[in-house]
Amino acid sequence: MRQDYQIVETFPPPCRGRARVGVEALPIHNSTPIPTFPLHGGRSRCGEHLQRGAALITVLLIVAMATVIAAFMAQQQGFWQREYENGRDRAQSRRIAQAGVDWARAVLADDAVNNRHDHPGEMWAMRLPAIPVEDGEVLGLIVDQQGLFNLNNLVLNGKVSATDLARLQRLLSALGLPPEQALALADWMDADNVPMENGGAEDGYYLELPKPYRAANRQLSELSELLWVQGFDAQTIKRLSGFVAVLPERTQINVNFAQAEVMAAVINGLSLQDARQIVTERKGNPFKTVADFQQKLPPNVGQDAMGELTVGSRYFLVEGHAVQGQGEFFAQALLVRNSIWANVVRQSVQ
Ligand SMILES: [Ca+2]
Ligand SMILES: [Ca+2]
Repeated sequence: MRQDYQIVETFPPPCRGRARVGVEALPIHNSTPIPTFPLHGGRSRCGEHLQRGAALITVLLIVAMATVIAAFMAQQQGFWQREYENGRDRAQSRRIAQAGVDWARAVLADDAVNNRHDHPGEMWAMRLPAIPVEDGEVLGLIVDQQGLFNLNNLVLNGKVSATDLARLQRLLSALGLPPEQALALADWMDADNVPMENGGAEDGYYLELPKPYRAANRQLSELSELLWVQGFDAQTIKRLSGFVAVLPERTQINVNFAQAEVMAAVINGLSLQDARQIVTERKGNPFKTVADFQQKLPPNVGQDAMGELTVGSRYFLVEGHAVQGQGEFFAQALLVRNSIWANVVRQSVQ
């Protein structure tokens, strides 16, 4: 007798556990199924779904990772690009700053050829506006250093100069600072380790500090070194700025640049009021010789200081400020002009 069969899929929706999945051949007129047999050589359809799902997740993971890597690389590339540009700008600004120093040397050489006295009305002393350059600007100025009281005059060959100590005390008083701080500075610079009375400080003081150190017992190398000296702080240095300098040798005072406080401090017996009068009168009428200046002094004043005065300067500070793209630099150079061309004593670029 002929028996007809129909093919019926028999996987349970959805796939659960390890249920048998496949097809069954059911007799059309007989509800008794014959044994099932798997499709596709034994792989279940549920397994297929799981494999497809895992493959999809893998693909998504790869795409996500590729996206992250691409974003990271793009970020890094941007970073490297910026680093390159910043480095290029820094190098360019540094070159501009160096060019400023070279420019200052040329200007000072030209001045030395033309005259032997220096004063605020000269070309080199004028403050020029910032000069625009491609993607930035550059500003440079030359500042005389010999109108300032040279703190290193305080000690010569390891010994304190009593005359200059008194001068510095007068200057400190004129600026509203305690004059005994001059003693601490003299001790800091002189060769011995014996503190001066009424304000001096040597190792005995500095070694008792929470972070102990010793007195330098040598000349100053830069103004900021004052921060190590007893009684000096940032406020003191700020007050002294524009009145003192740190130069590597004993120097004279240029009376064409000295402010009244410095002039009165250096010339014993000259009152601050008289010094201010001299400063007012010298505007537009600089001294060509020290003898010209001497005539402006009250009678019997300043005779002992004449050898310490000058109308010409040898030390100059060149300050340069360069901006180029993302780069910004401040350059500072101390120049000494012994003949025509000035030499760099010290230089810094920030
Ligand atoms: Ca000059
Ligand atoms: Ca000392």
